[in-house]
Amino acid sequence: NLKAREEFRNMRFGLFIHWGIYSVLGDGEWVMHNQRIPYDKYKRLADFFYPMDFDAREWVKIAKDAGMKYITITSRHHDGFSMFDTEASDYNIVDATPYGKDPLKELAEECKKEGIKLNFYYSLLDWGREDYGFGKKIVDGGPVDTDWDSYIEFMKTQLTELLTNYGEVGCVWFDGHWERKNANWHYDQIYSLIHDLSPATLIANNHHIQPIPGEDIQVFERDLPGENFAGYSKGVKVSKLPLETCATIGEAWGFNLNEKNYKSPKEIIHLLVKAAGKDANLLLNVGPMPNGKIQPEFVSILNEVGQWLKKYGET
Ligand code: FUL
Repeated sequence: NLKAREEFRNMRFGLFIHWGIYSVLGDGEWVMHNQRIPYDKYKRLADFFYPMDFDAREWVKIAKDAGMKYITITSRHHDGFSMFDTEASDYNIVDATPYGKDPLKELAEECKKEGIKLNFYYSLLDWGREDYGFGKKIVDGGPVDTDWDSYIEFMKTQLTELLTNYGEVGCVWFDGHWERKNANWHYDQIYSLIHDLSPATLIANNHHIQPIPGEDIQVFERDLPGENFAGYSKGVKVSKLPLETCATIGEAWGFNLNEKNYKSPKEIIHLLVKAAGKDANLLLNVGPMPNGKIQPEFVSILNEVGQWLKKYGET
C-alpha cells in the first residue's frame, strides 16, 4: 500500500468529525467520564438523539470548500456507542435511537461522489462493555477480570463491517490504547484483518508510542511531529511514515456548547503551513451538534481558510 500512503501524504488537509450521543449534552465527548454519569443513565442519551438536520452533502461541501481532501469520523468513541449499523451490538444509531438511520452510509456515498476519502476513527477503549471491563485490574501481558477474547472478537466483527459495508475506506484511526498500555491488543491479528480485507486501507493509531508493525501513518495529537506541547508525545520520535497532526478549533473534540475561544482562520492557516513544513497532514476537528449541523462559527472559520487556500494554495 505504498501508493495509498503516498496519496495520503499528498492530501495535506482533512476534516476530523467527533459525533456521537454525547453531542446531546454539549459538553464534549468525555462528558460521561468527566461528569461521572453512570453508564446505564448515559445510555438514555440515545433516546434523545435525533439529528433531523443531518445532511451528508452539507458536511462534504464544508470540507471541500475548506480545501480538505479527506474526512475522518468517529464510528465509535470511548462511550462505546456505534454511530453505524452493526450486528455486533444493539447500542448503535440504527437500533437505539429514534433516528434509526446510518449516517456513515450517507457520508460514504457522498464522499465517493465528491472524491473525498473517508476514514474511520475507532476506539479501542470502551467505558461500558462488560467484556472490556473498564476500571478493572489489568496485569502485565493482558487484562484479568475481563473477557478479553470476547472483546477482541467484538472489535474484529465491527471492523469487518466497517471495511465491507462502506465502499473503500481510506484509513482506520485507532485510539484509546493508552488506557491499557500493558494489554495484549492483538494488533497483529487486527491489522492483518484490515489489510487482508482491504489492502489499500491505511492504519493509524493514536497510541502515543513509536509506530508498530502494520501501521501506515504516524499521528500526533495536538502536536506537530517532534514536539510535545500537549504532553502526549513525550519521547516519541518522528518516523519515516506519512505523518498527521490533529487539532481542535475550540477546546473539546465533541460538541461543546459553552466554548468561547476558537482558533482564528489565521491561526489555522499557520498551523497548516507549519504542519506542511514538517511534511505532516493537518486533521482539523469539528464536533457537529445533536441536530446534525456543524456549528456556524466553525463553518465560517473553515470557509475563510478555504478562501485563503484557493488564493495561495497549490490545488
Ligand atoms: C483522544 C481522545 O481521548 C479524545 O476524545 C479525542 O478523540 C482525541 C482525538 O483523541 O485521545
